[in-house]
Amino acid sequence: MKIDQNLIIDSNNKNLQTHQSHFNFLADSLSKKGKNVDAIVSRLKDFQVAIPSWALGAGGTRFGRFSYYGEPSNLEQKLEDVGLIHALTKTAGAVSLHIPWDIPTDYKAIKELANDLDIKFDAVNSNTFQDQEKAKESYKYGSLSNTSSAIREQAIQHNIDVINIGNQLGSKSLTVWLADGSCFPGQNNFQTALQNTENSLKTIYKKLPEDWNMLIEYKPYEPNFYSTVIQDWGTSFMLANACGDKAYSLVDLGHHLPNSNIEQIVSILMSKGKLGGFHFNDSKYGDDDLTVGSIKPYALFLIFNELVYGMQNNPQNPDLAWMIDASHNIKDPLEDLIQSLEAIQEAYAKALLIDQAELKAAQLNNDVVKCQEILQDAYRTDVRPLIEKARLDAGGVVHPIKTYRDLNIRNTLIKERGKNTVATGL
Ligand code: PSV
Ligand code: MN
Ligand code: MN
Repeated sequence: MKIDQNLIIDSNNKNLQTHQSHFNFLADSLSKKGKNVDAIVSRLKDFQVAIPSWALGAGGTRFGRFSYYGEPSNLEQKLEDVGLIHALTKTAGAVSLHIPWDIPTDYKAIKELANDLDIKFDAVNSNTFQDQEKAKESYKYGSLSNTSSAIREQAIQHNIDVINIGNQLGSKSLTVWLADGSCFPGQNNFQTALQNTENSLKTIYKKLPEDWNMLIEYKPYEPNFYSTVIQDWGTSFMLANACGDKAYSLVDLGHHLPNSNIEQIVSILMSKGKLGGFHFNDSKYGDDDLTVGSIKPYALFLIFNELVYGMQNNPQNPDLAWMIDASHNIKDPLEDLIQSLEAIQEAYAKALLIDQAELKAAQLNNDVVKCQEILQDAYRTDVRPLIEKARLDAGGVVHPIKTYRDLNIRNTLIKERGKNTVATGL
């Protein structure tokens, strides 16, 4: 299914007047504060976040999975779903594939479809956390870190295959997330596991095309519950440095122990030019993969403050690969992704309102109260009309969730694809 442009125009006509009066009011008050509203709207318009192919089906836990029906069951349908979100929001112009779940059968056709939907291929993800059909070796006790060289070689070759697949689609980076670790004390030698991982990553790194990056994700626990080989940003940073200039750390919001200061991690990595990618989600307890901004929106805003600062002041850091990494059990996945995109745009817009020069002056004066006032004044601003304006200017809709429901998209997908659908994914 593809949304007819006339339906987008009809939907906007219903909401235009209210949007306009909200926008005028906000633009007026921000202009009086010296903000450049057009520049903020234009930054929002340019901001694109990749959708992971595995978030398009209703997620699950180890206890079960409840289908939402009409989910995509092949790569073409996954792209169509991203196309739907992008047509409404104009902020989801990229997809992140997971191999082997998303191996194209016809590259030319897939590229044409993506092009037609205005979707780019973002980072490709390898999978060495599951045993693949007909694979010779098992990852039960680890992949790139395994004590067996045959297993490590199989995992290395898989990553190289993923690079080759991504290269044919126009991707420019490989994301490596490893489940490697141990469940019980004594099970692993920490030093050997890390050294093996470093050697394996270096071998993969050597196979990166010239204009590619490697993004190394970290996670403190799960599925291993005693130790994870790449447990934190320090380990990921060390490995990225060991590999070379084209290797970077990737921060996934859900991959931290409770109360970690993620904004500080972001800031330090950017100052060292080593933050390569970002996975958005939200969590209360661990890697909950909840809707972005649903639990800790202020923390998200503080992270964006550091990202904005870094984007302005750290030319040594590359452009970031932005992606949502969430998986949902009880919501319509497309509605959930739209909510996440909205929360990301909101945090970004609020961070763009911060006067960095004024903040710096207050910091130099040790005016703690003023520093907090500057941040909170931005945070308390209802920036939604700015996001609506950015969406409208880009050809999207004023209220994506409302339009999604008005257009009865899920029911149309169910009619097209049936009720018996199970998307591949986490
Ligand atoms: C597992 O924790 C995970 O959610 C990681 O965040 C990866 O990015 C994702 O799966 C896909 O491999
Ligand atoms: Mn992730
Ligand atoms: Mn995760």
